[in-house]
Amino acid sequence: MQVVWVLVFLTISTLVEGSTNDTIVYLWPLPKSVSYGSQSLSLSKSFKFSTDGGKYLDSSGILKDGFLRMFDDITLQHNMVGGNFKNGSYILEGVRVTISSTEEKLNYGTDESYKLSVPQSTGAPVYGHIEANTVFGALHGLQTFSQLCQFNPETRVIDIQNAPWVISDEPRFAYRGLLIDTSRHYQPLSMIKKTIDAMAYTKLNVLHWHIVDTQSFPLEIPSYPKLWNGAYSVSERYTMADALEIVQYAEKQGVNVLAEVDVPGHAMSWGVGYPELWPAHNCKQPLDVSKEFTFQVIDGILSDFSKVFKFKMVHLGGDEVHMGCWNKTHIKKWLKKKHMNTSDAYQYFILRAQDIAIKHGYEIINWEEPFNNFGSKLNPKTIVQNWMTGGVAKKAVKKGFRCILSKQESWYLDHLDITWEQFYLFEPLKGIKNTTHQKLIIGGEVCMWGETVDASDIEQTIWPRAAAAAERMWMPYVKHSGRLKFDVEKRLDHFRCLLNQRGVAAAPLFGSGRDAPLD
Ligand code: CP6
Repeated sequence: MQVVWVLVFLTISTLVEGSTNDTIVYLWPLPKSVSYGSQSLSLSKSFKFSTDGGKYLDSSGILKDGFLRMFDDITLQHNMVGGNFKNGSYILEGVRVTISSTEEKLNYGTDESYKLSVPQSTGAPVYGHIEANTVFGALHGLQTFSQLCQFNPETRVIDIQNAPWVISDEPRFAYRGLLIDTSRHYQPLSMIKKTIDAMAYTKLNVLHWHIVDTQSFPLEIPSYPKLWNGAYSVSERYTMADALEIVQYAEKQGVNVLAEVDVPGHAMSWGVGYPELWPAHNCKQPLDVSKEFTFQVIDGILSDFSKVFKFKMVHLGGDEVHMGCWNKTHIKKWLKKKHMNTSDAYQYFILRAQDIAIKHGYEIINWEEPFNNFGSKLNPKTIVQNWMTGGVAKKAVKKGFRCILSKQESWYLDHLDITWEQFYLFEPLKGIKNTTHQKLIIGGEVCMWGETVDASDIEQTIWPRAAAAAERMWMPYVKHSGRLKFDVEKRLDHFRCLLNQRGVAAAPLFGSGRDAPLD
């Protein structure tokens, strides 16, 4: 049996040049390196995932639950799986998972690498193998394995084509995010969980939960129990127990939850429960910078967060702060006394919020405006999240800040006119040549702002475009020229169908006014 070695970049580059003869590797996102052969294997009727010695190394059951989910994802709607071994048949009896470290806490920088092999059959039953340093790397390996499996309608068993497979994989960027916004529209817990499932399929690893904003305050804050009076309705709320459930559900799939408390702008709903947070009735935001109470509330929120949101970073917003109306309120006098103008007060607010978050053990992410306005004053560990058109990333990494890319013209999912190809082609390291600076780009994030989506259409607005960006953040960089040809388009279309089969309402690549088909 001849083994064809195909390094990922070769596969991609030959196919992008327009050669259609090569086998398309139907994996999404494409692993760092892949080799395959030309033999078909069938999954055994007694197919099993197992660990070394049959013992689950992780006490929290992450791997065990992963096995169960993956078995469902592989069998899809078919209620049978595999074949019986007869002499001369090629049967995969199972996949054995080896994890070298018992570390099972997920956080930023957790090792996500894995190796997956599916052997060539010798005529006797054989086993696949996943090796990983952590259970979270093993989960990625299981996801990749599930994508190799396909129902064979003739034999009515699940097959793996092109064995033997040898895959060695790790992410390009440590931070691969998706933002959801539960303030502009409430999203039911079931929809958040479904989003997490699909993130695991695409190997995204940070759910950025933009929980509250001007329009509503849906989360319970035990320290200040009237804050969620700002929710849209009695039912459109999350208890802290709900938030914990989301965090635990996500962790089991290798997804971190980044909570955002966006201050001092985007916070009008806070004052529904505590009107003293509004500077005046004709000036309901930004939050009242002059009152100690404002910072006590932020302290209470971050204190409550720290019990539930274990990701080492918290997002403090800081974007789109329009301080103008502060001068029409009692704050004007306070500013005078403090010898500050409104810009000074904006800086004062952001830095105080940062100090509170640091006190609670968090590292901080801010939207880019604080860096743009007073970068040299920020805590040096601040991570700057881009969203505007200018080249903030280049400037921020030059000053030693870490950076996350979310450029609105490329990675804003609420912009329905941005095509999957534009999502795919956006390159986080564009224009950043120095390797020290490149290392400070920790990744990127696609943003599903909630003004125009609710539970009825959020899935098809996120997917498959977020998946296109997910591959950009996962696989090694490959230069694509011109319009994307067969390989990427066919693979993404195939993956989109897989999402549909697994119950995720991913939209067609073309149509719905989103794009025109390639000719
Ligand atoms: N909400 C918050 C938003 C946006 C931002 N912050 C936003 C701004 C411009 C566009 C889309 C979304 N809706 N809190 C900016 C980071 Cl085009």
